[in-house]
Amino acid sequence: MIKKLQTGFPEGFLWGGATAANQLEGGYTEGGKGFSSADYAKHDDDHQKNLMNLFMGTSREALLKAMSDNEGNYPKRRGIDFYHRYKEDIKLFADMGFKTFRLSIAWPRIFPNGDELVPNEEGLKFYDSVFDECLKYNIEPLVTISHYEFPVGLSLKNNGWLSRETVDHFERYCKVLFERYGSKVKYWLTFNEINVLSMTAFLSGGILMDGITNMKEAQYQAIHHQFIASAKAVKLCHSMIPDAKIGCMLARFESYPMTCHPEDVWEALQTDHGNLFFTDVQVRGAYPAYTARFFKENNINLVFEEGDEALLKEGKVDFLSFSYYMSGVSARKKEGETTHGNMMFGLKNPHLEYSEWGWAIDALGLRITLNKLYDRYQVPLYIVENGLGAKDTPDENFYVEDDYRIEYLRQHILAMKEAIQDGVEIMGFTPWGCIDLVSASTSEMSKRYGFIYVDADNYGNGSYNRYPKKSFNWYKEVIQSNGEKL
Ligand code: BGP
Repeated sequence: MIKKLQTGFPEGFLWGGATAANQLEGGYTEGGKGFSSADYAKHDDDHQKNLMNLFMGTSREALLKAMSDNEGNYPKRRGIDFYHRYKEDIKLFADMGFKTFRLSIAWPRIFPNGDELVPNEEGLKFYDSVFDECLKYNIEPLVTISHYEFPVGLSLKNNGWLSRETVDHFERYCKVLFERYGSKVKYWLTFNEINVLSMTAFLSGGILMDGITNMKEAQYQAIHHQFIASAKAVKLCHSMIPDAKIGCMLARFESYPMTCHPEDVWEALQTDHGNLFFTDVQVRGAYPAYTARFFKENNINLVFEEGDEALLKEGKVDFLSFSYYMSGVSARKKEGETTHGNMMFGLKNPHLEYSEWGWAIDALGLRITLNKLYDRYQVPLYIVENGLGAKDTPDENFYVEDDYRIEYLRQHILAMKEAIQDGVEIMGFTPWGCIDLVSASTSEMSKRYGFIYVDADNYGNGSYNRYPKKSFNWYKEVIQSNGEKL
């Protein structure tokens, strides 16, 4: 039988928006919360410096210094004060007609140091209220269990995800979440952009560089531990909340060959392997064949425990979610103009336009990626991040005419619509930063993605009041018409 041609967005398509606790909540010491790896991120006016801070290793000394520094500018500690304003924000999402809201739980709010045996009730209560508020408006919460946030207690004690013990702490954390929120939350994601751990060790891996001689190996060992932790979470979720679905989350880097020279094509394939390695494991349940050579050539020797292979097989995810912002270019000769994207530096594509932050704008790339991922895995796909980070200029009433954002999203939604006609199964679309929030890579407020303007700057000045932008009503109509009115 040939699959029936689907021409529009399916019934029940999950339209919504995406956020993460560490970029949104603020209240970083309130409600018994412990110090998180995100609270370490300092903002610098020099973008390049912010990026370097992210990619360079973090030492124990630097971490301890930041933990006692109350003077420096750490925007993620402030977020946009969702911790106190979540009711107002969720009401605005409901006004836009959101079917779903992606948010993450701050692990250190539930287990302040990461290794306690009893969870912090105040932290649990906070998310109870947030989920109740969503459900009041029939908004389905989509919860990321770990989004660029790690209780640094476990970094100082065990060096983060480098230690196998962290898997047990994570498992306990998941058990608590599934038990407490199982009746309220039916969509879960394990690790946000799990592949980014191969680029930056501390952000989501909580790894401190002291004493590590082979950082690549350490990162891949930590990744292995996250794979195991994710597989355990999938199994737990299936047994504790049988009507829930749980997925993985990849920062998808679609990479084109610079030319049709076979060596450029080969480079692009290599880039793809580096990126799809993660979903190969989490969706197919085993390390792919190309791993052995990559590990050998990079001097990576992993410690597998007995039973790990079986666990990976048993813990395959139900769906594949990913972020897509841009495409990149691969070439045998690293010559020509370069740019940097989200955690990725690379060559510029002469056929594309670039955002103010140097991210290539490429809607067709989304269609290509959707087709590629579906061809490879045949599991439902979920676009849980997409959007344009831009500087907004509000008028005297704080109104922003963000036609550039509307245009970006319109093109990407059209690309999704085409992919649906190509036969790709897409569960939903949650554009990133549906309300302005602090940037992950540069820790600034001025890089805005939202349908809602937040009156706050990079230094914590402003009223933090919320104002719908032009894109607010536009997106509302998109949702109302199930993607027909663009
Ligand atoms: C992804 C992260 C998000 C988010 C987004 C935009 O990598 O999962 O947390 O912030 O990118 O990136 P940025 O905030 O750096 O513009």
